[in-house]
Amino acid sequence: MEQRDDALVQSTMQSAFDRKMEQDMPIEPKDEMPEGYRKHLIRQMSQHAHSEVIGMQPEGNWITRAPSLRARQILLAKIQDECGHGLYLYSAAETLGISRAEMTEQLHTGKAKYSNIFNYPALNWADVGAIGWLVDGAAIVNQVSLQRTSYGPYSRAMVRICKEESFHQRQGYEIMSKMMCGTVAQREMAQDAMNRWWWPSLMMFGPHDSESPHTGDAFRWKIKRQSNDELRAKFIDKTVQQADVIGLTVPDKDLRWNEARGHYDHGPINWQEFYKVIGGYGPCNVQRIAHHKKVHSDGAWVRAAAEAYMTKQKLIA
Ligand code: FAQ
Repeated sequence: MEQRDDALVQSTMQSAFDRKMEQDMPIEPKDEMPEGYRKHLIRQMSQHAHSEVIGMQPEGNWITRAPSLRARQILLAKIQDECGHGLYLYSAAETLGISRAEMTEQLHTGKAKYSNIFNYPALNWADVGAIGWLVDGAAIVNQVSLQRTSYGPYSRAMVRICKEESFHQRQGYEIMSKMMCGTVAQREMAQDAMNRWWWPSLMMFGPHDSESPHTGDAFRWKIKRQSNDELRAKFIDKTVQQADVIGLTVPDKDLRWNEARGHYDHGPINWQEFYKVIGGYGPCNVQRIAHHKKVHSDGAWVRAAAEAYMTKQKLIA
């Protein structure tokens, strides 16, 4: 009898979820949802949050070395935005029943990934431009699509994040354009940064659709609205034109406009490098996690103080 009741509850829950999916209505934290959907979102959203936070490191290194007060103020504001994005995303993921402490633990033990791109070093000021232009540019293409993702808190976080990302992308493009109007040495620096960041930026969209194990469920549950390859193509199409306007060359000898597809064809992506980097063996993986662990441990007193304050407030109330 009990088993039959459980089955009935399960099927009622599933049909309420399916109905919302069919009607394109957002799934909210208090709605019943299949366990697989919840886990899929926790994986993706926590990895997204970790990417925002770890992503502060390559640029953070340049705050004190920005070439002017204006450039420093803008960079500082941008990096603070990334931190804010991490916080919205951690909070949104917490509505799925995982704590911030658990997510941090998963990052520290390597169970949770973060974007491949933040395992490359920012070697000079042109890299700061390339990060804003290419990395934020790629992030925004993906995130605009995620504004229509099926989980309400995630899609709402994306709306706000996208507004800020478009400022970040312009900040990077401005740096690159200025350098391309500068001396020969500055133009070479900008081109060199483009050469190093182009391919890892294409990898940010994930493996080709045929090699992407999560895409099937992601489409079924309307978590993804466009595939990895579709978004990558969108990014390439718009970025090639932007590069052209400021005189940068895309480092891909196979890049050609394909009239029939209405997109650029591009050369092969080095997936061996991608899997090596996301597997923990990129140029900066060890440094990134070691830094995060140190800062997390240094900040323990802040978390303890906040908790003590909350307890005191509860006692007063
Ligand atoms: N890096 O089956 P799929 C930013 C993993 S925010 C590392 O295709 P899915 C802002 C994937 O997790 C950038 N790992 O997976 C900023 C899976 O492994 P798992 C972050 C990757 O989820 C700018 C395996 O490969 N944005 O930059 C990557 O359907 C400047 C198989 O892949 C987001 O996270 C990768 N690039 O599609 C901040 C957006 N790609 O989990 C500071 C949200 C794939 O089974 C400064 N996420 N993998 O161990 C997404 O849209 C999706 O998760 C994808 C991957 C598209 C990234």
